[in-house]
Amino acid sequence: MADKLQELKAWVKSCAELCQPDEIVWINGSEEQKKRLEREAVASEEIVALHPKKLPGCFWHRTAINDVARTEHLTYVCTRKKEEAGPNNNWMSPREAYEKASEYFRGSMKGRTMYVIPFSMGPVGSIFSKVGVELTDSRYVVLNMLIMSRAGDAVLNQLKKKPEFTKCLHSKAELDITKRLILHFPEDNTIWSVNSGYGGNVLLGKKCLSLRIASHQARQEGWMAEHMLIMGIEEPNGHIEYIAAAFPSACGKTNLAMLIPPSGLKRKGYRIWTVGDDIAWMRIDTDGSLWAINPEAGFFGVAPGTNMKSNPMMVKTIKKNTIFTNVLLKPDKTVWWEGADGPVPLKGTDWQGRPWQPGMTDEQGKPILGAHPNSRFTAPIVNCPTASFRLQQHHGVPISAIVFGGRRAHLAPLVYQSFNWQHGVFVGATMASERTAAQVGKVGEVRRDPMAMLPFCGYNMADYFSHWLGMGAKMTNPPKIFHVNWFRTDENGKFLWPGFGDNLRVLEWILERCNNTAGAVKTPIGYIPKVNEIDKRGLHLPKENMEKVFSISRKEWREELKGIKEFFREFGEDLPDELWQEYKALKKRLGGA
Ligand code: GTP
Ligand code: SPV
Ligand code: MN
Repeated sequence: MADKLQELKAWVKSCAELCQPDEIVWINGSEEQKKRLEREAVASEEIVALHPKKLPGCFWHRTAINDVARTEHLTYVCTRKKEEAGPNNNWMSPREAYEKASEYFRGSMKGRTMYVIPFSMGPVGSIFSKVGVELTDSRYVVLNMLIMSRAGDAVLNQLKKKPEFTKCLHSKAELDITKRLILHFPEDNTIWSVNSGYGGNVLLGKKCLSLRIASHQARQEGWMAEHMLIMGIEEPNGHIEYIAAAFPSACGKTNLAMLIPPSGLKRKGYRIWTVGDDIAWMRIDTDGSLWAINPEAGFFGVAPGTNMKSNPMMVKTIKKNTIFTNVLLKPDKTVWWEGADGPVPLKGTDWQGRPWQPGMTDEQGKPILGAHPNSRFTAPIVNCPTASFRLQQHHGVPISAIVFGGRRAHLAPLVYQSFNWQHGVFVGATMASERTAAQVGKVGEVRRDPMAMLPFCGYNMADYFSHWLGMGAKMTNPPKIFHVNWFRTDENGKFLWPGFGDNLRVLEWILERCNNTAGAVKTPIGYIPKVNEIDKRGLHLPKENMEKVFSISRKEWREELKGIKEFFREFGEDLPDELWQEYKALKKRLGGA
């Protein structure tokens, strides 16, 4: 055994020399070790144990006040050549990055333990899966990684067979935002993260490995790493069709992945199976189709707004063995957030650790929130009542349709289908979402977020688009590509489409298109359903809403072309010609001035 794990041990040793922990502990994945870590983390006040009966196995954690979301401006892709990272990434040379971060890591674990977490993204041993080892001085990170990935000795055994792994080094150091760096070295299969303790910055198996590093590997190895949910839709005869969908953050991936069929469609007997809510790894199999797995083993979902009405399956999922981060702690050792079920608690401890009561306001008179808007829960997928029975299968699930989507008050209709794969890649590459009032910047301003991957693509996005085009050419039976928009509004800013469970009506048409059982109307932007092809039983939606939600304004689309052109130009010569061809074809179809 010793020989096979030599590289791993040498690397752990060198990192320990740099960070100088008092002690090194290997995470073996046992229940006993996990319980010990929980006890230690409670004793050190990193976490608070929640009510043993109401929330068994659950804990509450707060991060530093300036450490509550991914910090994209401190996130770098460090390749030897700057062009490799592309205009979509911050870039630093590997030499500068290692030197700079080494200063922050030096001695950062003095007085602390360094945990060695061997983890697998994807079922251990699956052809899809990748192994990583994260070194961290945070027990909170260890406890989260035990939920989000498959971690422990089984992974070490796997490493003996194939000693390839992503070297992930994390230290919370002083949690100093002026020294915070999230560094990716795709050429070295290495990730360094320092001075943060928040989710996507420190659970290095998630966005850092499964998207930024994996997207780079996927291009080289001929597969795809995407910011997509995966769900199965079971028909009454037991046949299940799977779709993968890419929506930017806060555009409803988690909601769609565990959708509840609306009452009007219940009679059809559909069942929804949740495979994943954030990341999909996809490969072409011998049948010429695209197959996908969710590399994660847990959900790291947004808490505010989660309730029995918006997402009953998630409410059930987070009743046990869940870590709550930056939500409100109630005196009875349960938790609450804005938009939770039940009455607003009379008092509690807010996400900043201060005493909280409803109605409190800050100096500007704005309400003080009990939970941070980006507060999250970490919960095992197996807790979810709709968890797919194929989660552990090494083969993944076959993908019939890829669905792109954004938050667009105007422009994009409820659903449209691309003409073919190449046009579908154009649809994904030109995806955009509008800013809401809650975000900095001009309200309604369109932000381009191709394939919902802008913050997560670990290389030049122009090459990423080429890779997408190339994958399509290799498949004999590629998924059909669609675009949805649940967020279209009327003149008064009211949503035209009820969304949530009713989105199944749209998915039904999508699947019928995949099986060639539904017709469509050809428009300049793609195919849309014929008037009666969306099942409206039990929907009770005014006819004019239906018309508005499918209306396509040539004038608005011609305006949109300008934004697309500007965006494409950022990639210069690198942008694949096929995308300019699609741009010109769309322009021609739209006609006019
Ligand atoms: P990340 O975890 O950050 O990647 O985000 P996500 O894509 O999983 O988004 P999430 O499900 O957390 O975002 C949900 C937000 O979208 C909430 O504000 C929901 O109320 C809203 N939402 C979800 N589905 C619908 C829908 O069909 N219609 C409308 N109007 N809102 C929706
Ligand atoms: C996202 O921001 O898209 C997330 C949360 O899923 S994080 O893991 O922090 O990236
Ligand atoms: Mn996400």
